[in-house]
Order: sequence, then structure tokens, then C-alpha cells
Amino acid sequence: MAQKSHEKGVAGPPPVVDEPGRVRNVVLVGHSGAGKTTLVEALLAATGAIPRAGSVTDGTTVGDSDPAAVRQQRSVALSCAPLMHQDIKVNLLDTPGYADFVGELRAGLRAADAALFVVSAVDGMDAATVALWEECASVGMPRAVAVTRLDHQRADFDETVALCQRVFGDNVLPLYLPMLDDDGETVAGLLGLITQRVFDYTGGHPATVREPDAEHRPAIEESRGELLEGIIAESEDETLMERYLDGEDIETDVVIRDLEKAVAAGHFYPVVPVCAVTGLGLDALLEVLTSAFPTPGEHDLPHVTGLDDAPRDALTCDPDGPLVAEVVKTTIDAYVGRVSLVRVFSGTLKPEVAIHVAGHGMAERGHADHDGDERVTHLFSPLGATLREVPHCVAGDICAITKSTTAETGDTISAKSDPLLIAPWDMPEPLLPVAIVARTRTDEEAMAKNLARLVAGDPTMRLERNPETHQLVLWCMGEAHADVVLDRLRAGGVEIDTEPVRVSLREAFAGSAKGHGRHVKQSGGHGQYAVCDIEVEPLPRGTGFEFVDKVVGGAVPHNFIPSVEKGVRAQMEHGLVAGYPVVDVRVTLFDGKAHSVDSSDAALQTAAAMALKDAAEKSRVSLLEPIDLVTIRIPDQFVGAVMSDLSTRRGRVLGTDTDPDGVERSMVTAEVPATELVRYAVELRAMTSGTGRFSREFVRHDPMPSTLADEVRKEHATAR
Ligand SMILES: Nc1nc2c(ncn2[C@@H]2O[C@H](COP(=O)(O)OP(=O)(O)OP(=O)(O)O)[C@@H](O)[C@H]2O)c(=O)[nH]1
Ligand SMILES: [Mg+2]
Repeated sequence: MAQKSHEKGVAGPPPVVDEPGRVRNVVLVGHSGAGKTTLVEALLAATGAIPRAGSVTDGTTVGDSDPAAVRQQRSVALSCAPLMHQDIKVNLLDTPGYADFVGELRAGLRAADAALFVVSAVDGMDAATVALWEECASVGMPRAVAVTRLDHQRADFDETVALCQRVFGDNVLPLYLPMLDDDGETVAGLLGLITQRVFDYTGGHPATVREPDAEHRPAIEESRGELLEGIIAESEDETLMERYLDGEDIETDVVIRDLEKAVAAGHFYPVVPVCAVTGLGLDALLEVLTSAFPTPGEHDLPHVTGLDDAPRDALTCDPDGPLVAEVVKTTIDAYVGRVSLVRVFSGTLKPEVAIHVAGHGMAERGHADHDGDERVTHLFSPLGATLREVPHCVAGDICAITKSTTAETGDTISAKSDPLLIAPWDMPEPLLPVAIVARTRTDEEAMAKNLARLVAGDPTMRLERNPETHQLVLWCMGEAHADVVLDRLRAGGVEIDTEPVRVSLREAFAGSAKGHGRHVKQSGGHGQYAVCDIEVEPLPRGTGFEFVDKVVGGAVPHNFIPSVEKGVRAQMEHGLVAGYPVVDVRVTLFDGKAHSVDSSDAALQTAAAMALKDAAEKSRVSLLEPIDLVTIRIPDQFVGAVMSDLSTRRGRVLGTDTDPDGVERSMVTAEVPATELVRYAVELRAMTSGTGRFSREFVRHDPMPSTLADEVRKEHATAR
């Protein structure tokens, strides 16, 4: 919930900068529970952006302001908080580590120029973090590692660094080592490997700096050698390595300069030990974020086109260039209205200037293409949910705008006079369906309003109104995401229930049969006389419906034949045994009775429907279920488990291959009945420790096994 700045513990006015060189955009990523939100809190407090650090358990952090985050005790949304350190504004983008919220992580990555991998010294790492590292590597994103929770008694810094080196690869090297207290357990300070100084935190943050004791020297020597070699190997000055190997002492300034260059270029990944609780390592980390991480100007910018998709000049991070900004995230606040987090790529965003808001390319997500001109009256600096007004936002910086009438996540903002477009980033596909119903008519109206807000803000949720099952289905990323989505839908006391998701089946005749329908009402008078005799024959799968008129001698007058077809079609829509549409059938009208005065269109329709029902009773109607082609991508070790699980889902494996998109990953393709896939998003994740992904697409309808079909029929009969 957005707040005015005086309502929360905010220290002073918001930081404002005038040039991209003074901005760093850093996204914090890593395992859920690694300590990202807690670290952001500690960094904000250490730099005076907030008077004191809040806590995740109390629900008092800047980042986790959403009630769902407080309830789930983890971040559920992207949050942005700026701090100033030595004249540099660092926008910290805190992301949720839990897999359901990967859409928020994607948005954070888009807005950032460098990534801080937060790794807990207690819990290690998950496969998703490793995959993310590889992804950052493929686009050359500069990275650093913060090893957190050093105050924990099971914390093991060396082991954690070794793990990072194993899974992340070369050039992951610590700049500092933890220094233990006299008890040999508590981390009391850091040993600086480049400066060869001790940073003593026994008196709290900031540290006192002193010369190392004799006992620290061997550890420093050993790790320093490795670090210097790593940095010098990346240096553009090729003579440096020779000098170093000849035993020359390389000046600290030179080492630091080369370190900063290698980090900014995405070739070297410093590791910094930190503890959010004691403040240990925070200054060291701030140094890396401000001095080594790149400015927005060093980052490749998204490709830009005109609204007609015609290519335009490549963007540069120039405050005087054409305005191009992107809506990284939109939330709709009950009090403030629409709040959009905006990353400016080029130009300068100013209040009271006409802007163009364009959203294209997300139509299949339920976001219709939209273009509109608006005037933003105020710009804000976001500190989590707290908004503080700022006079402008230069290229490279991040701000928030409010009350835009159209801005949705992924939209491009440009000047009204020169509208431009950048394609939105890839958004993950939601695969867990949740069917909802509002309790009352009033709830329904209020829910519609909340739904519109949700759709505008969260591109990882897809809304489906299924015309066949008549269900309102929210496609979510997982259960925790569904929890957040339902929470937002229930905002303002709207009462909403969930119900089992129905899969749209089909009905089909299993054999031929004749059917007789007689609609005769003596007392009804005019127009109540009609008799139909039909024959139904099953047609091959996918053929659809055929109607044949074989009436001879005008038993059913010509003008009533269309009424018969209409009646048959209407009954087919309603279904015969379980309420699902009837498909693949030929209906032949071969006899009947009608009278030009006593018959009517309606009477013929009714008789035709009765005839179809009669045929259904004489033949057998089978149920068809949708079959999906499922592509599952998993690490090799899970192939066996996934295949045997597929067989319990009545799946037919079509093939197993190496996954072209991943190392040591397999790709299994199978045909699986859709009824068995309703909770697959949750179950595949559980089966593969969160590493499995899948996609699905409908291929055809196949007959349902008779035992299952009987259950569906029974359910339908009792529901009536
Ligand atoms: N003792 C101690 N506890 C910590 C430290 N860092 C985090 N914690 C605790 O660990 C838990 C998880 O920390 P969070 O900051 O919420 O972790 P996160 O990485 O933001 O997790 P997600 O939001 O789920 O991705 C919280 O209860 C924190 O209080 C630390 O340095 N020391
Ligand atoms: Mg968090």
C-alpha cells in the first residue's frame, strides 16, 4: 500500500541526481530466505536512507510492505529503494526468491544494470539461482556475490565461496575474509585482501580500521595471491602480469582500478561477506556497488522502434536524448490509484509534460494493445511503497509515476511528439489454473474492478473466461502467487470462493441410432404440433457436424427443415449426458410430421431436440477429453521420476531428448489428458526441487476411459 513519506520511517528528502554517471541500478537476486530484503534494509539504514532497519519477521521492512508478503514471510513483489553513498545514487531492486514470483524477478532484471547474488552462508544455493547466473553470463550482466547470515552458528564462509566457485565458475573470488573473535566462532570483522587491513566491527558499524595481527597474515597472504592473480589476468595492461610474477608489488590503486574495470565489464565477480544484523561488510559492499558496478551508460539499451514497428536509431543513455522509459511494474493502490515503477532509458522524464504510453505485443495475455497520450503531473522517488516527490528523473534512473490512466507493466513511455516503442521483456507463462466465483452479485461487481487492476499490474497472471465450462479462471504461477492474487481480488472485503477447475470435455455418439421426437400439445392450440424422426451416425474425430435432409413427400414441410437443424444444434450445445458439447456426428432427418397451421419453428426445434435425446438413449454417448502435448524441461537426474509420474497421469511419452536450452538438462515430450494437468505446475516443481519447467498445448480430443467418464456422468446427474 502506497504511503505518504511522513507515515513511515523515512530520513529526509529523496536523493535526486542530474546525470546517469551518478546512478547505479542493482538487482538483488537469490534463494528465498537468503536475506535479500534484510540486506536492503541494513544498507538503507547504514546510509541513512531510513532511521533504523526494520525486520522481515515483524513485517516492518521497506521491501515487503504487501500484506501477503507479511503473511507469507517472504517477498512477493519487486521493490525499489534508493540510497546515496559518496554522491552515487544506488537504486536497490529487491526481488522475491520464491519461484512463483519469477515475473517480479524478470522485471527487476530488466530495470537493473548489475546483479548482486545474495547467497546464505547457512543454506547454500538452489538450482534456479545457478540458472540465473548462467543467464546473466549469457548477456554479460555484471555480477557480485554477497555471502549473508555470517552471524549464524552454522555459517561457513569458505564452504559457501567454494560452492559459488563450483557452480558459478571462474573469477568468483572474495575481496574480504571473515575475521573470527577470540571465541573462534563469532565473526567480529573482515580481513581486507587488497588493502591488507582489518575492519573491526566489535564496536558495531562502521568498522574501525587497523593493521592485521600476525595471526591473520597467512590467511591474507594465501587468498590475496589468488585474488590479485585473478584481477591482473583480466587487466588490459599485459605487462602487469609479468611484473606480478616477477615478484613486484603492484600498487593498490592499480589493482583497485583493474578490479573495478573487470567487474563493470562483467568479467570478474567479487565476493563480499556481510551480516545484515551486525552491519558487518556493509561499507565493503557499498564500495563494490558504487565503484565497481557499471553506470547505466555502460549497459546495452533495449531496441527501439516507432509505433509502426519501423526501426529507429539505437538509444543512448543521454538525458537530452528522446524520451524512452519503460513501466517495469504497475500496482494499483486502493488510496493512491495506479502506481507505476518506471526505468528511464533515454531522455529526462519531467512532470507536467505530455507523454505517450504504448503497450503492444501482450494481447494473448489479455492485455489489449493500447496507445494514449497522458500528462504526468507528479514524479516520485519510490522507497518501497513510500513515495517522495522529485523534480525529474534522468536517463538511467528509476522513478514512480501515479494516476496514469493506462500504464500497464511492460508499457513504453515516450514523448507525445515522438512516440516510440520497446518490446516488453519475456514474461513467464502461468500454468496453474484457479477457478473463482464471487459470492453475491455485489461481490461480482466489486471483483470485476479488482480484476481489471490486477490484470494491468501483473502480466504473470492470465484471466480466462471459459465459454464452455462458464468458469472464471485465473492462471497463476503457483500456489503462493495464487494466494497473492486472491488477496488482491478480495481487497475491500469482496467475498470470493475458489472451486474445482473444470476441463471442457466433449460428447460423441459411439454408434448409430434412430431417435424419435414428438412435441404435441392438444390444449396448446396453434403451433404446438411437431414430430421428428432422425438417424444419428458418428463421424471421424474432428469432422464436426453434418445435417442431412432426407424427408420425402413433404412429411416435414420445407420451411421447417432449418428449424429441425436449429433444434438439433441447440441440444448438441447443451450436451446429452454430461452437459458438454456434442461433436462429430451426422444427423439425418428422414421422417416427421408437421402442419403448416398447427406447427411452428419452436415446436419443430423442441421435437428435434427430443429426437436427439432419444437417439442418445438408444446408442452410447462417450465422453472425449482434451489431450495436450506437454514439453517438460528438467535436469537429467529427474527424467526417471518425471516419466513414471507421467504414466500415473495416463500420459504417453513421445520422446526424451537433450534440452537444447540447458546444460545437463533433458526435454521430455508427452501427450497427457488435460484433466491430469490441472495441478502439474505445483507437482512438477515439487518433484524436481523447483527446477522443472513445462509448456502445454492442446492437440485433440480423445475418448475418456469409461470409469472416469462414468464418474463425470454421475456428477452431472447429481448436480442437476
Ligand atoms: N541472523 C540473521 N538473520 C537473517 C540475516 N539475513 C536474513 N535473516 C533472516 O532470514 C529470514 C529471511 O530473510 P529475508 O531477508 O526475508 O530473505 P529474502 O532473500 O528476502 O527472501 P525472499 O524474499 O523470500 O526471496 C528473515 O527471517 C531474516 O530475519 C542475517 O544476516 N542474520
Ligand atoms: Mg525478500
